[in-house]
Amino acid sequence: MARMEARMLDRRKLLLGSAALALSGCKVFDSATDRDSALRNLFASHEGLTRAAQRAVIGDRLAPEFSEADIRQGQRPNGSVNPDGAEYRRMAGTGFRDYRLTVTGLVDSPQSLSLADLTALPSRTQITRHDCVEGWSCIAKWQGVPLGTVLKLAQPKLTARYAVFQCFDAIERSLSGEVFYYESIDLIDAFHPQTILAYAMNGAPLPVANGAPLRLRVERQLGYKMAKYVHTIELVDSLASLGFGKGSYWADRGYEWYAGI
Ligand SMILES: Nc1nc2c(c(=O)[nH]1)N[C@H]1C(S)=C(S)[C@@H](COP(=O)(O)O)O[C@H]1N2
Ligand SMILES: [Mo]
Repeated sequence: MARMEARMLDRRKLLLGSAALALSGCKVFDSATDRDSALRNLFASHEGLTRAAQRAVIGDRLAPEFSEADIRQGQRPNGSVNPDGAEYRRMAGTGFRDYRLTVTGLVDSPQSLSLADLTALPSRTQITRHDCVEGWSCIAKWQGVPLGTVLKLAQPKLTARYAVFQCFDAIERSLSGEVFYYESIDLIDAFHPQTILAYAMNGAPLPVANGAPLRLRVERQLGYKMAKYVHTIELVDSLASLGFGKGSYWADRGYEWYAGI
């Protein structure tokens, strides 16, 4: 595990290095900091710098989408592939008939949605490339409901800034207890048209190995942002009280919270 983490961090450094190179000589920083003190605060931290720089370059652009012919292999399962918690096992045994997605936190209208509720909403299908920080990629077709559609049902309060995804899988166990996978994105990414809660992959119901019954797709970020086995979405105004305070299982362990590609 330690070796894998070291490799992931090296890869991350490489990616960040090339992003920094691509940005050097670009005037984005000066004009933005002169103009807007909120942005200047964002720039104060390295994390903010990375995120703001990537946002400035990426803007609202869509991630590339591909054709059916580009799907050359199955989506390689990674991380947790078969959660062993009692509640998850029971639901998986009955085709996730009892599954509910909870939407809670800083919302006016908390939601509890079954798979039937979710699949009844307008869906989006996209063929995109998944880039894992470990250095491999897969192209797959994802179908799901735009996260923005679900959040609009819940009516976020004006104070909401992040969507947090809580997952069924305990990715770590120790004497002090279980650590469950979690992730978060800001509301800009949450309402991006390609950000979907996927329930189907390559034309079939999402397999357990890839996050059944529901997993996040955030197409302009690295694979670890794409939380699998999501049971709860919580809207919050700060990430400080979750885990070690960095906003995700992997961010708590040294990776970038904003993993833009
Ligand atoms: N709940 C949960 N989500 C997760 C993970 C995990 O271990 N648990 N691994 C992440 C990582 S590192 C990657 S690359 C992708 C893998 O998705 P896949 O198994 O569909 O390829 O899921 C991400 N989401
Ligand atoms: Mo990954």
